[in-house]
Amino acid sequence: MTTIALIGNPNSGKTSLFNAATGTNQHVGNWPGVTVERKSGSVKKQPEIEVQDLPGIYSMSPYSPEEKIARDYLLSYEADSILNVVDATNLERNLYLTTQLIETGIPVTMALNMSDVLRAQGKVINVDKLSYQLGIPVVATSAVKNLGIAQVIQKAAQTTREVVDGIQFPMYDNRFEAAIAQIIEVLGATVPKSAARFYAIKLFERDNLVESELNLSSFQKADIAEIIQITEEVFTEDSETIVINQRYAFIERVAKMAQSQESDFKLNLSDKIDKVVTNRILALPIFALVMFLVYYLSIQTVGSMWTGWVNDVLFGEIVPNWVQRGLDYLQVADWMQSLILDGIVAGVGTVLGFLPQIFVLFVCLGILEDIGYMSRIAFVMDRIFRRFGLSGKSFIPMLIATGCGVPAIMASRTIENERDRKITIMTATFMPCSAKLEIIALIAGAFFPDNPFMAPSTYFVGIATIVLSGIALKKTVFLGGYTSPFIMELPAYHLPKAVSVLRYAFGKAMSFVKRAGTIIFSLTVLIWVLSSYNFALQAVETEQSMLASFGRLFAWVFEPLGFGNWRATVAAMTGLAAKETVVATFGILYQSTGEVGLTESLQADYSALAAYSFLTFNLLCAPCFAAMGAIKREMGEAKWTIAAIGFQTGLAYVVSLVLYQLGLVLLEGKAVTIWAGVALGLLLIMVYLIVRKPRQLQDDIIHLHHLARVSQ
Ligand code: BGO
Repeated sequence: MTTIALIGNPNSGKTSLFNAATGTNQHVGNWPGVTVERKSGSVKKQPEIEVQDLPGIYSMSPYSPEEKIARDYLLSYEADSILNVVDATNLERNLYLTTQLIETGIPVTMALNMSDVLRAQGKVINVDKLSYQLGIPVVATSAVKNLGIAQVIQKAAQTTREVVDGIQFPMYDNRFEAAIAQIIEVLGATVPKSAARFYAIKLFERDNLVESELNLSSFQKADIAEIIQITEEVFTEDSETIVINQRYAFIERVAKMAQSQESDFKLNLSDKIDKVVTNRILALPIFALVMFLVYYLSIQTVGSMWTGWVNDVLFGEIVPNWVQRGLDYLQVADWMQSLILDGIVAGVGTVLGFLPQIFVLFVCLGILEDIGYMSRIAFVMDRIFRRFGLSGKSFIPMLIATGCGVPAIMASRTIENERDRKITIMTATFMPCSAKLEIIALIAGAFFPDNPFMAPSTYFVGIATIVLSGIALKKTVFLGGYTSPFIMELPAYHLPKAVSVLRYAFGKAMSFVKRAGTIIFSLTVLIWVLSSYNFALQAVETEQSMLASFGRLFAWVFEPLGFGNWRATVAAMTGLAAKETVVATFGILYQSTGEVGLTESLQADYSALAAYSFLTFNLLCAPCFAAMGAIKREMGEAKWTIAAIGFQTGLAYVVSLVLYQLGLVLLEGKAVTIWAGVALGLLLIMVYLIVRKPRQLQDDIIHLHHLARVSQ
């Protein structure tokens, strides 16, 4: 006996189809709720096929008791297959349920019902395209005219759980996919493997019914809550809205494709733009120009105008003066005044001073994403990555990393190939994230105010390091091998929507402010304490503080990189907690040096070349603790986590050393030293690792041995 569950929106024609298939005469009506309970019947002349008519539902999160009947029946996994009855005249709305039905893991067949009405309306839906896009069989039917009924029943009876091996699930945005993959891992054996995706998405939506049905441990609940929270921060939307938007974005693509006519395939404006923007020769120069403009606008012109005011006037005069007056009025103790003014206001204020630049950057990136340009970049980069044996899929996490490294590392989950995934995790954080942007803005403002190429260059240093180190890693025995292809669809260009761009930029700015008020705040207090007291806990000048002693202990390490100064050493080390702290540390440490501003103090202590070397080191070295935690979670093994962090820090050191030492000789005309020789040697080794032939890989060797044995 094969059991088929008839599922669809109310009024899509389920009962009519049930009657036509079984030869019975159940009541039909043109209002929702006619079928309020489950009815079953055998198919005419085929008693071995049983059909279950269920109440109409709009989604798998039921609101009414009869909707719950349908949902509970499906989740009891009694049905062998689902026959999804869809009102063809209302395709988009009906597909919302279809996406959820596919996710249950029970094979779905679609009856594209009311096709007679659709035809009368002069509309066409391409059944083959719809079927291809959804990955399920689709048959056009008219339940009242008895058209296609026998065929669709046969199809559903053949498309059962016993027969179908692997379901093609609707795929959503990579960032969302990353979260779902993580929840599936947290669920483990708690739910059946085939239904894992369904439960993961429902848990992500915070579906109360599913939460109460699954007996999750407190660890599982905490892990899932954390994944949801991070993803909500990434999307700056609540989890339910994320799921709804993802489903509709998928449905829009599917419906558009299925409803398209051959004439639609003539070159439209989007295609014409793509001919230029994704052109093999022009694509990269255009991308370079676009990113140059983005960084130039946000860091060196529009954004910096505001930052100048926020830094010099707001946090340089207005806030400190007000705070000082308030503290005097309250007769606050001197040490407390120092903590608040020299620690918190100087540290957090310096960080917040860069907010305008961050905001302008994310407005620019939001516009590029909204109009559809960023997907083209992923496509263009895929072409380049593949030429070097890397996966184009890796570029998506890298785009995400321009916001924050944590979701970027999480997004690597969508890469099936284990080795490519590892390479992506190890390299994604080379992209300048919003926290590193502050270091870029600080150095650019202080040392290169008139050089338009300085800030954009950091973006290209990030990409170049990813590509080149990716090539080198791919040639190693541990990480080489076959790369899976990356297929992506390019959405049509459209004008940016001010609301979505501003929502995106505000979301990023708010999470930045939140960090400034929490983690950066706490760190500034700590840095102030360490820079105001010595080991005997006596209040001392900064130069005699614990922090100064600690910095001097390690400063020699950075001497060959040009910033062997205890303040820069400490700043780079505190950056491990959060990259904004690099700037906050400078704010606090140079605040106490006297009357001159931060810019002048920095210029007095470092050359422009040393500053660029410092910037490069901080761009490429181990990311913040949160991102290191993400690396640990994604790598799963301590040895790979250590390898990743060691690789990043080692590479950062070598690149900064090469830049600084060769820069001294070539740009500043200094004499050749031993360090310059070491830098040249390291540069040659790096070039060799990039251009050498790949080593024969373990898998390939095993594969060849296997082939040899088979052929003997
Ligand atoms: C009435 N084609 C057309 N043209 N109509 C269809 C088709 C089809 O393929 N399939 C169903 N309908 P249900 P649910 C009605 O009853 O099976 C019509 O909720 C009416 N009734 O005839 O009940 C079907 O089980 C008075 O319409 O759906 C029915 O999923 C005026 O869609 C309606 C007009 O079908 C719902 C229609 C008193």
